[in-house]
Amino acid sequence: MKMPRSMALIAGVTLSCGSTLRPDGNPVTVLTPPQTVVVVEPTVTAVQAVQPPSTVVVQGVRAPQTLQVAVGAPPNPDGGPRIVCSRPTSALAGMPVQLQAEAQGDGVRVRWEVRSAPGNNRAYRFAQRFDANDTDAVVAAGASVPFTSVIVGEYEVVATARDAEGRTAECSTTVAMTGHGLRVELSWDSNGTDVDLHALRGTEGGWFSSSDCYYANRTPDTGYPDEGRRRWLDTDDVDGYGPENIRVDTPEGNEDFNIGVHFYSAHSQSGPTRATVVVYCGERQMARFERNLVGNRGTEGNDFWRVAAVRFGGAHGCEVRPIQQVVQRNRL
Ligand SMILES: [Ca+2]
Ligand SMILES: [Ca+2]
Repeated sequence: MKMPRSMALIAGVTLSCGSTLRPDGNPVTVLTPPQTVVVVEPTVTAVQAVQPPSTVVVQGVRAPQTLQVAVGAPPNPDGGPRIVCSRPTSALAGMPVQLQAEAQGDGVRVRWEVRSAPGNNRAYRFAQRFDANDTDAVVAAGASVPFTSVIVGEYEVVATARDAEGRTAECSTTVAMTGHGLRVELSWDSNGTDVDLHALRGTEGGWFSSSDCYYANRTPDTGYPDEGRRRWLDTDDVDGYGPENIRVDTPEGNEDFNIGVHFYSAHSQSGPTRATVVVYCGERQMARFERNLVGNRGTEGNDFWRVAAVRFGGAHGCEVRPIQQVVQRNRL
């Protein structure tokens, strides 16, 4: 806990470690930052700030004082560990944020997990980069943990403190992953199935060629010295639901990106699968397409969906031109 430097100036207010700013004997209210609360003496209502930093203004006989209060974890009623999470953060999708939980207790360790993710996706990692394997993390109290996802949206992350006796306490915070450049996300509604996202630069090479960006050729643009202009398939999902995404971080405005979806294999699942493609240009979701696809005719006979063409530039940041044609792959 960081004690405010001006604390000594505030008559009748005692800051105790832990989460409580407690004027002697007065009740405690809960404040979730970022907020400012005004405390008027002598009928002081104290403030329990659950996350730092909070601003507490104390008005008394002297001029108003402003304190930056750094607080620890709230008390645990069963005497177990105490924990408080860092405040909500955001980052560009694919870039890391640093999470931290202050925890107190005997031999406390902290486990970080995701409680909710956009579309129930699993395309997140407690790591600096998405290509690591860590979908949770266990660290010492107070240690910072990187987190990232390649899928745009808000993630609720939970930190659970467990002490040497197995007693637990938890806190949660949110991480918003924001769009940037061109991002195309694919998801679908069946388990055990393999659908693939594709992106062509113009019509160069054609689908499934060495110029196509897809699971067998995730980074076709290695010849571009500027990595921001390259297409990247961040994740290929082979066992149902997705997601997959293809991105271009700093696309130029003079070329089309053609988006395609192939139902690679239904893996003996029957019935159609509904695929959804979402296109982000910068932070904005520009288009959303849905289509039922057939995937049990064998890879060559399965559906290929020519979804849309995207071109950057213009008043709206980009233009998405729907194509919306479904053919069997061997008739492309
Ligand atoms: Ca796939
Ligand atoms: Ca999956």
